[in-house]
Amino acid sequence: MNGRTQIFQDIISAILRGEANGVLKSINAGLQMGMSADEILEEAMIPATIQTLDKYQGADFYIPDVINASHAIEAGLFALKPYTKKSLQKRKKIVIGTVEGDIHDIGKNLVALSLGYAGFEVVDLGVNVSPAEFVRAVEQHRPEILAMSALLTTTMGEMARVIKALEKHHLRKSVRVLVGGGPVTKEFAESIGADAYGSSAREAISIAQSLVRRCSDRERDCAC
Ligand code: B12
Repeated sequence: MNGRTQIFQDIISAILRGEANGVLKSINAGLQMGMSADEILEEAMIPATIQTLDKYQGADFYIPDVINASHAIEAGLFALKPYTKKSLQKRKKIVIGTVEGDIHDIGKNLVALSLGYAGFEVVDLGVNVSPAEFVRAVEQHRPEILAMSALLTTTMGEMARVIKALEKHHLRKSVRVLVGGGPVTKEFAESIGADAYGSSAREAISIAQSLVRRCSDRERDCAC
């Protein structure tokens, strides 16, 4: 293993062990070796976030371990912040919210947090968000992705209303729509004309990354 790979690995291991000091030590060593903050984010911080989400999925874990791992991630992101000015300006934006009539937000918050850790700029509209509010947020923030959560069979249909409202305001082509939440399925997502469905916070990261890549490929008239 060469020096660079060793540093990436050390950062990932320290995050998984929940050791913020170890993360900071390895990040400093990497920066001193001439690594860029973007490289450290891409090769270590994002893979570590995904591995952390995998590790703590299900019910069989000790909550302080999750808290330590998330503190270690936050410490790393904070340490890299002064060096990521350029890339922060280019950060891809995601607007997220729970649809109208629905106040479930635990899963949506996890998704928002994970996307933030993975380097996206997340604008969280909260819960009980009406189609008009989603439309306003897309107009105002010009995100690459609009993400919606619904936990009730009675509110998942709101996602279709939001997509219709985007079409009505000629905004549908400017944004990728990602949906998720308990009763939502891939088939439902397709039936309402969403671009993608994600079943978990971990999946949300890889799907958002691939939507943004597709966006950059200019497959659509995106605001990226
Ligand atoms: C906690 C909870 C509540 C809390 C919500 C607190 C809060 N701040 O969120 C309270 C008590 C307020 C509540 C109220 C109600 N609830 Co409730 N609630 C739940 C419960 C127990 C857990 C939901 C949860 O947080 N899960 C944990 C998170 C982490 O999982 P998640 O939300 O699924 O999110 C994950 C994925 O789905 C995905 N995901 C979620 N959103 C998104 C978005 C995107 C873009 C992507 C990619 C992925 C993604 O990633 C997340 C993380 O991995 C569920 C039962 C259950 N076991 O699911 C019932 C449940 C959802 N509730 C239910 C009901 C019926 C209600 C009420 C109508 C009850 C009532 N009669 O008043 C009200 C509705 C209130 C309203 N208008 O919204 C039903 C829904 C049935 C249905 N299919 O329609 C459930 C399934 C319970 C049941 N078995 O009957 N509830």
